[in-house]
Amino acid sequence: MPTTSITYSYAGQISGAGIPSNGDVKTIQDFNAALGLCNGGTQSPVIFDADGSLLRALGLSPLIIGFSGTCKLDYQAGHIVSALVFLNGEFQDGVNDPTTSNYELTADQFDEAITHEMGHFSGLGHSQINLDLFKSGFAGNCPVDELAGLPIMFPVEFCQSRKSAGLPILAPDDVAWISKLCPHATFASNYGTISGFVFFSDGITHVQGLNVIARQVDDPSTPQDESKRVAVSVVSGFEFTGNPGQAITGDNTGGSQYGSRNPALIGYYEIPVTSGTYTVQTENVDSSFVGGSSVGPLDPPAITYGAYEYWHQYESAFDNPAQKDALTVQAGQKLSNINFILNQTPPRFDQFEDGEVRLESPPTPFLLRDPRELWPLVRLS
Ligand SMILES: [Ca+2]
Ligand SMILES: [Ca+2]
Ligand SMILES: [Ca+2]
Ligand SMILES: [Ca+2]
Ligand SMILES: [Zn+2]
Repeated sequence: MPTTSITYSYAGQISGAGIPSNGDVKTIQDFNAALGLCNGGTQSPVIFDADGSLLRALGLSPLIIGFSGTCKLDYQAGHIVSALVFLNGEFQDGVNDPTTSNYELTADQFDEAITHEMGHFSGLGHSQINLDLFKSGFAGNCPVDELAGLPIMFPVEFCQSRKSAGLPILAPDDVAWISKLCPHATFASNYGTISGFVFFSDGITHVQGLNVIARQVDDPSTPQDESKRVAVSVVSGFEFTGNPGQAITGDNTGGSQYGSRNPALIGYYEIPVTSGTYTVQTENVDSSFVGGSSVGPLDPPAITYGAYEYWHQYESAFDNPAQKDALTVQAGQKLSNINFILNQTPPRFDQFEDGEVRLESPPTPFLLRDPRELWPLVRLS
């Protein structure tokens, strides 16, 4: 991808205390040693579990194609020092036997799984675009316009491979976000930004955890539907922590190690797009995307009343959710304050309160976020 500067290189086999001399990580002890090297920041292991036995020994479901995550972070520089990828080779052992939970993927689908895990390895989270494909039960026969816009970073693998449909392995959302995270000098001359805030009906209080999607307006002169193909998303409050912590229960004082504590970011969103004309819309993150499949900072996702609407120029708490205005973005341009006001959400205060003594419910205080994300396989035919 010309707009990103990220590259990968083979640094040799995994080696160090506790690792077999041939570098082959096969047992739980080997795995723990490799994880230790990763956490120490000295190596970024890529583990191919050829027969799936290590995955099972770790107590993980054989339906998991792979998992990955960052190990050591440099908080000062804001960089990833080391990360780990684990791939379940049982999906490529030539055996398809559901009675032993040994499934099979095509080589192209497995390539996509590797790419998805490399996305996490590189700092990307999950993206939710064209969710209706997933909800309507397509399995291996997804319509191509919607498949084109379905990110490789979608939490679940369920369509035919992108390659088999004549599509590049990365969707526009994947390209946009890896380029934003690790931009090449050409990023600024190829991408603009749509940004703003999502508010509850009071027009003041920020909403974190809503999925915001920018879709290119369909070009009637082409047979493809660009509104399904060219879409980039983000979750509101993506830079704000999903768990600010609290000192009451005694077990969550500092909260998550991830995310900003600046309240001005709670409802903020930012979407990198190539130059063109776009609509912007909000929706809930699907309630099934929890744990290793979570999307954005909140796990479980917030299910917000009145979450579904398009942006239009005169946003209010009483507008028609389907009314939309298109935005034209040039490369290098940033559109700001493309703000949503959700319709008729419950009031923030009751009549006995004012803004000085507000009570906010603690966000999932017992939840510990596992930095390693799992990518389960579902409904693959
Ligand atoms: Ca298999
Ligand atoms: Ca078209
Ligand atoms: Ca609206
Ligand atoms: Ca509205
Ligand atoms: Zn994932």
